[in-house]
Amino acid sequence: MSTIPADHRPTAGHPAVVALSIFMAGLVVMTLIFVWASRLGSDAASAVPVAAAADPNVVIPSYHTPAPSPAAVAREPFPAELPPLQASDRVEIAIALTDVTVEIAPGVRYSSWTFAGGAPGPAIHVRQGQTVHVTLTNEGAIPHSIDFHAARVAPNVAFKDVAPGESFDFEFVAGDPGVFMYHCGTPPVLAHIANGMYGAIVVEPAGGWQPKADRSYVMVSSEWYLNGDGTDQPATLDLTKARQVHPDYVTWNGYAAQYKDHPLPAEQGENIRFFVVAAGPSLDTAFHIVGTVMDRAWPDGDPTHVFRGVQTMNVPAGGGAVFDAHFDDDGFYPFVSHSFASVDLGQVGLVKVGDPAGTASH
Ligand SMILES: [Cu+2]
Repeated sequence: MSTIPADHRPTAGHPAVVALSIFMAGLVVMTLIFVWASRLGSDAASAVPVAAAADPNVVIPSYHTPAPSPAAVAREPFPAELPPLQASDRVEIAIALTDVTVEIAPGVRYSSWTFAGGAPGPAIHVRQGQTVHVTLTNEGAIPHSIDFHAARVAPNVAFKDVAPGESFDFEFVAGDPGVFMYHCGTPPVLAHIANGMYGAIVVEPAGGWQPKADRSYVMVSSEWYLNGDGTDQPATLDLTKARQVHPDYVTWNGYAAQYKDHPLPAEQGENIRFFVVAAGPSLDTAFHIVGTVMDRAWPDGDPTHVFRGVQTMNVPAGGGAVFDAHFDDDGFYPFVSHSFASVDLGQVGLVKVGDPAGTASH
């Protein structure tokens, strides 16, 4: 242990002690500010490894603005727009069940079971009172089925397993307005949903939701549990992680942060409607839009149950809700599950209002 000669030992009032104290205090404050700022800007899509998140030398991009890679820009996002209604009294829905490798994050592939080749399956839009006639054709390797939360039917009849190579059809009347999940109900259901077999059906109330929306977007949240990292070869389901609810990715419409790379357009003052389904298989979605307060929310989309002035509303796994919001300023507005572990794992998108480049003076 070294000693400092008594005559060189700084004392409390000594200028060297004061300078050293100020320097050390400044260092601590700067470190705290950096850690705080890094957490605020914590990015999604698992792009930031856990080790990097704690490394003060790594600058983590903000989730408030797009920062797409060329690969992310080149990829077409899952269509978010609500598809149009059909005029007929009876709507034909034909779905092929296929085993497909899908991409779930940049460079990450997953060996999926799908409705019509995608995870999620196609968004379905019908009007209250229409008859929905569903035809499943199983082109996959194992039995599958389809369970519509919008239907009032005997599940042992309508939601039965369809063997590989077989077709099956059934129909139901869309009597309940709202936004509902559909999914494969073949056991183990956890595995069939986790492998990609889910989607959303919107049943437009006979009188619509009031007021009318200027734009409507459908967002299905889901989590992915990977056996393997999906880079050299497609990942498969890690059922242990799924049972422990320990996801590798949490996504809007099946792909991490795709609407951060491809923001959803809007204009100031427009009524923007979100149809949100939490497919899980196990996580709820605490729906929240950064930078606004939602004007209206209808749990399950039932038009008789409207909430106003909503900051965050939980959409339970297997549930849905309809949200209206408008934006007063041009800019990028993130929509997330405010359960922020999900944001870190990819559940973030952006609404691009007007021309954000023109808002630099705001
Ligand atoms: Cu299935």
